[in-house]
Amino acid sequence: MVLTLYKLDASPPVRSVYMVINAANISGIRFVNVNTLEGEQLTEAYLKMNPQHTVPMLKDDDFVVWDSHAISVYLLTKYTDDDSLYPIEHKKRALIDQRLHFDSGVLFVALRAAVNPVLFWGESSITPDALMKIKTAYELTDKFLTDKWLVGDEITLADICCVATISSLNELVPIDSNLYPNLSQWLERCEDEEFYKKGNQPGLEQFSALLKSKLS
Ligand SMILES: N[C@@H](CCC(=O)N[C@@H](CS)C(=O)NCC(=O)O)C(=O)O
Repeated sequence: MVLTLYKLDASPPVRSVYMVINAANISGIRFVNVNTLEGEQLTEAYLKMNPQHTVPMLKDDDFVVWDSHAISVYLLTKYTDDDSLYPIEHKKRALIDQRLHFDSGVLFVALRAAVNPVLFWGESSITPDALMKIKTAYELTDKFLTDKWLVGDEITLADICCVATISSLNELVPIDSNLYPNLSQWLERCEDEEFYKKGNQPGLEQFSALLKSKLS
């Protein structure tokens, strides 16, 4: 088997796959840098594999899959025997899946609305629309956090995927612990995890420096 992850370290969804690889101890992956800031995802060869031209993308021999959530589930279900991050129990798995879709459909949408105008369209501040989306994202996540982690009292894939996005949002609009106490305590718990320190922190610092160099 040859497993290759196409990646950009600063990318939040790439960082979620890094955290999964770290948390689940998956080894033997080859990493290929694709600088999406320079348009390297738009080559003919890359588009042939992934017409949606995104990172992360995983190639397992001749099988290709993209989207961080799909990649993480594939890695966890194919390359580990331990189901603790993505339990097979139906209700737990359903709640984890709901949080993964929430990450794609609400959290990442808020992040993209904040970041794209700054990185690609010359804006020097976050638009009011993006700020509203971030506020909604924080409010909802704070409400989901009735337990220690996003799904019950054990850490799962839901926490890993959501924290990649939320830690990035936090760099742009710091989470107010008075308004969102559950969310701010959860983020601190995530930051203490070894997989976060190894898989998220370095790329998050790159992401933050890049954005802050463009924000006034
Ligand atoms: N929902 C996707 C989002 C992937 C995504 O939008 N990645 C960005 C980098 S953060 C990208 O590749 N952008 C380049 C492009 O869209 O051309 C995932 O979770 O993987």
